[in-house]
This record gives sequence, C-alpha cells and structure tokens, in this order.
Amino acid sequence: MSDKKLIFSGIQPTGTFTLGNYIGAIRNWGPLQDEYNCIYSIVDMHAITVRQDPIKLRQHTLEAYALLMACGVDPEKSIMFIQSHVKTHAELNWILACSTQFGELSRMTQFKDKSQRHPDDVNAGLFTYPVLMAADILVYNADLVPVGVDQKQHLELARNVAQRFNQKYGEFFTIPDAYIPKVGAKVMSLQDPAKKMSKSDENPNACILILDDKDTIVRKFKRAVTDSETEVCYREGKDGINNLMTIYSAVTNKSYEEIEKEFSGKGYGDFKLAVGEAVADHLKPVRDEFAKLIADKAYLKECYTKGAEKALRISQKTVTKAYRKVGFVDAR
Ligand code: ATP
Ligand code: LTN
Repeated sequence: MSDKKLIFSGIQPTGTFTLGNYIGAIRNWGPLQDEYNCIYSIVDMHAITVRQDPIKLRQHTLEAYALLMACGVDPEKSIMFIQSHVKTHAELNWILACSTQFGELSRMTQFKDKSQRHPDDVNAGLFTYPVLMAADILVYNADLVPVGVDQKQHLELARNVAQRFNQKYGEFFTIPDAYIPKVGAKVMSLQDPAKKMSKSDENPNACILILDDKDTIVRKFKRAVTDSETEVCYREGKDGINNLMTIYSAVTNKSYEEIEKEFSGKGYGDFKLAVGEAVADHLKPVRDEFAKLIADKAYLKECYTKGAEKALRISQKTVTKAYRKVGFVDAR
C-alpha cells in the first residue's frame, strides 16, 4: 500500500440500502478512492446483533457487496471484503473489549434505541457492538472513517479505546477521525422528519430504497410529510421541507438558494415531484449496474475472496503485534 492516508468504513447487510445510507455514507466512498487507500467491508458480524433470517442474511450480504460496487466502489482500487471472512476483526475485538468500560458502552444511544426496539433480544453482542466496530477500524490503523452523523458516538468510543490501549501498552494504534459529509449526514424519514431515515422502519413510505423503481420513488415523495405552509425554503421548523431540500441538493448539487429560486411561486406538489424524479434519475445507473453485477456470482466471489486475502494480510500484522504488546507468548 502507498503512503496515502487510510480510510475504513463498513455497512451492515440488513436489507437494501436506503437513500440515507447512500447520501450519508456510500456515495462518498467511490470518490475517496483516488485520494486515499480505502478499505470497505460488509459487516455481517454486526448484522447478527439483531435477529436475522440466515437465508436472507446470506442473500443481503451478496447484494450489499454488489450494491457497493454499483455505487462506485471499485474492487481494483479499494480493498472490499465481507467481515466474517477476516478473522482478525474478532481477534482484536477481544483485546479491545478488555480496554473498554461497561459504563461507556451503557451510554451508547444506538444500544438504548435498539434494545428498546427488540426487548426480547437484548444480547451481549448488541451491547459490545461498538468494540467490534473499533476493532474494524483499528486493525487497519485507519486515519479516517466516512460515516453518517449517527455513528459519531461509536467513533468517539473507538478513539477512546485506542487511546486507553496506547496509554496502557505504549503508542500503538492510530487515532481515527470521523469523516462526515457537509450535506446529507442525516437524511430524515419521509413520514416523520424528526426521525432518521432507516432501513428498519416499519412504514415502507418512510424510506426510499436505492433499488426502488421510479414510480415507487415518485409516489413515496408525493406522500412525504411536510407542513401547512406553501413556500419552498430552508428554515427552522420546516423539517419536512428542509429534508427534501437536502435530498434534492445532494442529488442535483444545487444550493438551497438555487432551489428556493427554482420553486418560488410554485407549490409543494411541484417540488415533491421534482425531488422524486431527480432522485429516481440519479439512482437509475446504480440500479442498472446492480442488476448486471448480481447476475454474475462467480465474479462477485472472485472479488470478495481477493479482498479478504488482502485485508487479512494487513490486519494480521496488527493483531500479531497487539498480542505481543499485551504479553501473549508468540505462537511461532
Ligand atoms: P438501521 O437503519 O437498520 O439501523 P443503518 O442504515 O442505520 O441501519 P448501516 O447500514 O450500518 O445502519 O449504516 C451505514 C452507513 O449509513 C453509516 O455510515 C450510517 O451513518 C449511514 N446512515 C444510516 N442512516 C442514515 C441516514 N438516515 N442519513 C445519513 N446517513 C445514514
Ligand atoms: N456501526 C455502523 C457499521 C459499521 C462501521 C464499522 C462503520 C460497523 N463497523 C466501522 C464504520 C467503520 C453502522 O451501524 N452504521
């Protein structure tokens, strides 16, 4: 690997990606490949912290891998792999767990949310999930981690754990920084603009899936919850319209002022239709590319196998050194 800075990020194969995942995270991953060394993972081990149907998980994992490629991540430029194929993540997870405090894990808002949503399965993996996420990042000594705003707290924890390990055992891990996009770091639900858009929302109209067809996308935007005013402008209190403006800006690159001008004198109906069409047109190439990739399982396998080999080679060095640092006897 060259001496460019290193990027790591991961996404869970818990279903088709949403427009939130796309704008907040993965559409930024492709362009980063030219400036940085990039490592991207489909984090299937994270996904099983909530109950998954094994058949669906396998299918979603392959689809997620193909979708990342369809969104512009190139397995020739980046290292792209499936988390469970690279054993070092689980190995470093244990080492880091022993430098993580119960109290700090108890403060994670995602744990609180998810344990409320799944009260019948508040498992230990859900609780210690941020440690595995820290291992994902630190095992490559990543400098930057592109994520949406909801992952900021987990990233802070990864930094704290790395610093604590470094204090105990001597300088070792790189302290990673979050890399959060300026526009669209938190895309909100179309049905409740106070909530983030989420794959696991029960209301299918609340989120746009990046494989939705044009009619579906336009229909969901038409039904988006807004307010009782008529003016398209970005202002406090207009959460629904602000969210639509953010989405429109993210897919057209137009500024808020340009959007306000474009729709001055027009109603919300025209605006919603324009947002729907712009999003559908923007996502069309992703859908087309995905259809080609998912049909070629042999090619996908070749890519993720190679990706895992490369990821293992790099991360094994970190684990071997970390084992020495904590005082384990060399195996060979
Ligand atoms: P779930 O909704 O099932 O909890 P998720 O979509 O939040 O899952 P991931 O699939 O792991 O979780 O998220 C992948 C990336 O997408 C992360 O970087 C996350 O910050 C980002 N992301 C998720 N939702 C949004 C959103 N609504 N707006 C912007 N970024 C988002
Ligand atoms: N926790 C993240 C997914 C994730 C991740 C990572 C992101 C797992 N490991 C490492 C960045 C770096 C989520 O739920 N969105």
